[in-house]
Amino acid sequence: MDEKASKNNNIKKMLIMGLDKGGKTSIVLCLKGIKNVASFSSITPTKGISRETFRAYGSKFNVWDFGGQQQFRTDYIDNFKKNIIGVDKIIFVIDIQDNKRYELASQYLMKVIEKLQESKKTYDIDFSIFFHKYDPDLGMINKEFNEEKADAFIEEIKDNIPSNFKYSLVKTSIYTVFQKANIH
Ligand SMILES: Nc1nc2c(ncn2[C@@H]2O[C@H](COP(=O)(O)OP(=O)(O)O)[C@@H](O)[C@H]2O)c(=O)[nH]1
Ligand SMILES: [Mg+2]
Repeated sequence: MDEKASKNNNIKKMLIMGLDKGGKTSIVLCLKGIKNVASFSSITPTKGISRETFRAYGSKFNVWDFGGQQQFRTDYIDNFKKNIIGVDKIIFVIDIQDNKRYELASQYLMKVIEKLQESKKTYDIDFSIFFHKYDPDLGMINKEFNEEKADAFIEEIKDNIPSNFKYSLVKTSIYTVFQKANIH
């Protein structure tokens, strides 16, 4: 769909980005209002870009779910200008439980922000970072999870993002279907 047609129908374009297995497809299901957690276990990894349209945040959205595997990530970055044509909202998903890949997730995020700034489109786009899988009682359930390390990581990301870049940070989990906690 071209940019003009989507605007005429009042359909907004949203991109969901982040590493593979971070929870992007699950977040799309949550945004669609699917609350049956069991349906989340049958999700298979998204290959390439999957697109669908649904209602969320009081608007109709055309969502592009970017599969997060390495080969596709490189591809999106290379074609970034094309992919962000007409985009209203970007959700960048970071798996807070995947501490082994904090660095990789952060590098990908910074690359996306850098590309957005190069394209000078940043002021038109509502950019959110979801620190996802922030499940209730996470510290008790996942012994590998280190809250201090997670907090330090979030602080580091805030420090690394250029001060003129507008964004919001939220902690999310499919288990609290989007009673989102704002971080700042
Ligand atoms: N604990 C936990 N697991 C989640 C959450 N969201 C997604 N998952 C699981 O993480 C895995 C990857 O999710 P998926 O949506 O396929 O990630 P994608 O590759 O980024 O699209 C699946 O097993 C999901 O059930 C969450 O909030 N908490
Ligand atoms: Mg997926």
